[in-house]
Amino acid sequence: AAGQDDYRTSYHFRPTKNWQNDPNGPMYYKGVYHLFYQYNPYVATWGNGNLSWGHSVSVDLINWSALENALDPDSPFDANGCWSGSATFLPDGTPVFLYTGIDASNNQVQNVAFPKNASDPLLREWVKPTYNPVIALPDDVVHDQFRDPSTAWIGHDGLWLVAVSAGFKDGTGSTLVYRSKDFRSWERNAEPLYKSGSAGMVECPDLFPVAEPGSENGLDYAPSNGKESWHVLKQSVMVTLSDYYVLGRYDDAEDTFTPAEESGNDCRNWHRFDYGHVYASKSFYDASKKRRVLWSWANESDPEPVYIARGWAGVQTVPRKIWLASDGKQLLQWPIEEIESLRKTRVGLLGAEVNAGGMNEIIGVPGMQADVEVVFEIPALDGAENLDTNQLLDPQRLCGEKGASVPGGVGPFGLLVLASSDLQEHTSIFFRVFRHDGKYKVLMCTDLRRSTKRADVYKPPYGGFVDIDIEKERRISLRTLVSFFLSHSHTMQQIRMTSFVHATD
Ligand code: DQQ
Repeated sequence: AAGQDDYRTSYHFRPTKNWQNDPNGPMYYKGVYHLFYQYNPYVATWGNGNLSWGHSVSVDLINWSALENALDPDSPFDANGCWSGSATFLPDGTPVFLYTGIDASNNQVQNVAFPKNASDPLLREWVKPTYNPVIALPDDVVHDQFRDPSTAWIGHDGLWLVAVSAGFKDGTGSTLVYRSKDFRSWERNAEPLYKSGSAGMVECPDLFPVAEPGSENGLDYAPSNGKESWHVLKQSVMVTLSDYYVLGRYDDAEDTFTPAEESGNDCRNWHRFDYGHVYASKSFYDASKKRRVLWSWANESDPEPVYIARGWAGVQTVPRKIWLASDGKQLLQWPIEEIESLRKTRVGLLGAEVNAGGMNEIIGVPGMQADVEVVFEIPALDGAENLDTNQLLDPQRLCGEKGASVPGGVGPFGLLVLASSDLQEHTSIFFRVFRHDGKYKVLMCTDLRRSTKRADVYKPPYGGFVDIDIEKERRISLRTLVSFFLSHSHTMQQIRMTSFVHATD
């Protein structure tokens, strides 16, 4: 556990006041990590949409210093807001932004911005050339559905490529690809990278390469030179406010991405990084540690009047390292190792046995945050409940129906976090083992329904099945980062929590 003052959110990045949403243009440059983010400098709501790019820097991805905004909506091509975008390094190492501007006519267009002084590791000032926008709104795209340029990459022909989200006037959503020689004039490819089918408009595309299965190294973009490599495509889906990713083959000669798994033309059937209130993730290649790091925005669970009164809204999740699992089928993730530097006082409980209905309290956790590691050993699997196919398809519903206090065959077992002494309020993270089709299935749930007695808070149960061979392993190792903090006025409490299961890889 680590101490903290009363208005920082410790594990979770946030500016001291006002509204933030999507992470934008994260990068590592000349020894400094940069995080830019959608920021309303005036109030704690997304509000009038006149968004800026907030900017903070860090040398360890843990301790952050705020700088002046990097982009403000002060030009004809972004007069109504500087929306999401990404950073790309030019061959000479200079970073450049591609971002969406809401122009003076309220059309969405893509702009570029360059550092005023690229020798400043803090990249304090950004210049927007007057030749913006570099990509105008296409005729067949809805005026407010053209946004979120990805990091650009160089294709086999030496030209720049970038992916941009677009909603067509015929109602379909897609991810378009543009190519450019000079990062200034861009031409649209006839074929999109991706069509979102029944998922509708998708946002914030992220396309990145991954190293061979099991290697924790990250990769930066590089021309394939004919070599096949695995890529990940991530989409943020507006209708569910959730992110989904899929592994696939990206062919940089054809600019096609072919998912490795059939998903019925609906990216909502892809994999998830997260369950819960998390959206608009963006990854970057961290050259200093040769890893790929993922940022995501965790939206508010309080209603708007509450966060307006509190004066700030939204946090970023902890930065996570992501890589391809050794079976090559999904990504694995873990909080970046730097998070462990926040561990101070160690308290623990060894060898405790928990029987049905039993509980062990971990006492002596000082401070306002805890990095909890727990290993559950499961002595027997007999008696695991049977699972039918419908239940298998809707784990979120199952987490709601079979909450932590509903007895089961194997489980529920897990953690109760931030429980009041009478247990009236608590948040549970728990597991249940089921049997389906001759195999064991492990369900992991986070249940927020009793996290507060207040009714006006978004507090659903959620979860999914975890890929563990429980028959072989007989143990589940869980890590949960919990932070708990008071608002400025000391009247409101906030809880942020994120859990990870160790892969038995
Ligand atoms: N947020 C930005 C958009 C993006 C959306 C605006 C996703 O660019 O599509 O704040 O949360």
